[in-house]
Amino acid sequence: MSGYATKSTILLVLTLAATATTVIFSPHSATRLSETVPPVGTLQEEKSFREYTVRIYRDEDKGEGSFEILRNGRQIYARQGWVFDVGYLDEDENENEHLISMGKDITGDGKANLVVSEWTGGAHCDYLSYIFQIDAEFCHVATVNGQHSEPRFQDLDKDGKLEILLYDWTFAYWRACFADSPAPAVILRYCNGAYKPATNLMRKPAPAQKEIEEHLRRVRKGEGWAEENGYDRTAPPSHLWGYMLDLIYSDNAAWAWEFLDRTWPQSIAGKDEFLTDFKATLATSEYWPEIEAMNSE
Ligand SMILES: [Ca+2]
Repeated sequence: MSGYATKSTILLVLTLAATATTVIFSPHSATRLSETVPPVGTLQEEKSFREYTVRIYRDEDKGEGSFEILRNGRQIYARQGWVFDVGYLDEDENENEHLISMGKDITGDGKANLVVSEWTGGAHCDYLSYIFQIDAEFCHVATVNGQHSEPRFQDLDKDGKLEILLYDWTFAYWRACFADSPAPAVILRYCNGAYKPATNLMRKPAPAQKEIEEHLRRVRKGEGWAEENGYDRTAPPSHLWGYMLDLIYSDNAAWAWEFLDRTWPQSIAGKDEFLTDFKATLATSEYWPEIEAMNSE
């Protein structure tokens, strides 16, 4: 009897949960919102393309914001957050803003797109780019997280399709303060429904001997190993792994390991531990599968 009661209770809870669920966002489909989500803040910006309109709202006092996309005057997507903008957040400073203006083809499939950017605020703020298709079918194509820097759209290989340029901040705060944290450049391209590293555009030739020597000198002179600075004098300067990351992210991982061997002074312990920690951190990057594959080919 008690078993039946328990089962009934679970069924009731499940039924209530199912009926109480409201579709607030429809990120991956053309499904209309089941109800209109009221905007947060006052209207800051409005742009239109064909039957689509995007509106940006902001409440400075609360530090909140939102945006909504309307089709033929009816809301089909809404999102709340911090600071939103159509196109780039700092459009006044970006001469390439026109490349991503509303209605431009961003992904390269010939259909109209819309880019809305968000700065999520707070100490560990993220820069996000929301990419939508605003054509015969509406859908949320992708959200690209630039983490501590805003993603940029550019047609690097002149094939008429925009790549996304951003930095991989996996090593932010790793053995260094944020200002000294290196972030290797990553180029993304849209392929088979997702943005993935365009490794053919990230590849560079092996570094010249002169370049290696310059970076070796810079690391040896860097704070941590060479100078009194109040920090741990046995800690390597961040330029060591900054240059290693640049090498790895340009298909020159073998040179990165050699650079470490040549640069790390024999009198200072901890190289093996450093390398183990470095590789473990590297593997946490969302781009690592493609970066690793590029270096294995
Ligand atoms: Ca391109």
